[in-house]
Amino acid sequence: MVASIKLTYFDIEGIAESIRLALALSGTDYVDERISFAEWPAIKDKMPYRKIPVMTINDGPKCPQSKALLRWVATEYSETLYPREKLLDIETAIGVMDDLNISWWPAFQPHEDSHPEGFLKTTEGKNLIKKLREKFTSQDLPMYVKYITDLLKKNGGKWLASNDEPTIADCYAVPMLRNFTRGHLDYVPTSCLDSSPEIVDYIQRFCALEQVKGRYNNGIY
Ligand SMILES: N[C@@H](CCC(=O)N[C@@H](CS)C(=O)NCC(=O)O)C(=O)O
Repeated sequence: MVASIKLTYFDIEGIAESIRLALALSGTDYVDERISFAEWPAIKDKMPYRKIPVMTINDGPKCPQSKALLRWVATEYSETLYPREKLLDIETAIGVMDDLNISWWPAFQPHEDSHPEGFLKTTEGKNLIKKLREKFTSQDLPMYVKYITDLLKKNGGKWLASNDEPTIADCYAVPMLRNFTRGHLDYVPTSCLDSSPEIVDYIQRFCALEQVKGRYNNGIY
């Protein structure tokens, strides 16, 4: 029997989008509960580990941790999103995306603790963000663009960890890649993935899947 599922997160793509995509691709009905940032302080203490996303299954306890939820949805509701025989390839691709995220994060949000309070809003702070993001887009991102392109080529240009059906590696990677092309990040040009026609084609094909089509109205892909 299909469980009743509620996914709770902010009204952004963020780290819940991969789970929403896995639910969409597996054709699983769920309640997509989106809370505002204003509502968050009042409910934070009611959430396990005081974080979201959380998933409620059949009105049971709130289940935390986005990647646990992603793998659970795929295992429970799909034959193709997380098949055992592709586990190593899928987890390798997810690991590469995690590495990309780790390398992006200090440029996205430089560590405020090592500077005086409010530093990032000063001219000096803004210049630091500019420098870090320019370094990221000119040095780190191109390296990951190559890694991701190579993973796609290994699978006949199709998906990150499969040459037939998309997997959770794609649910995980596409929102992260699209994030760089949506134009909302200062000093990250929307064209930053254009050097890889394979990646551009990949994102476009994923977003054109029947269950994903029409979902996004921002970004260049
Ligand atoms: N490892 C956790 C991280 C969860 C997390 O950091 N959630 C953030 C939103 S992306 C959050 O709840 N932020 C609000 C806060 O910490 O007050 C996961 O993957 O689910």
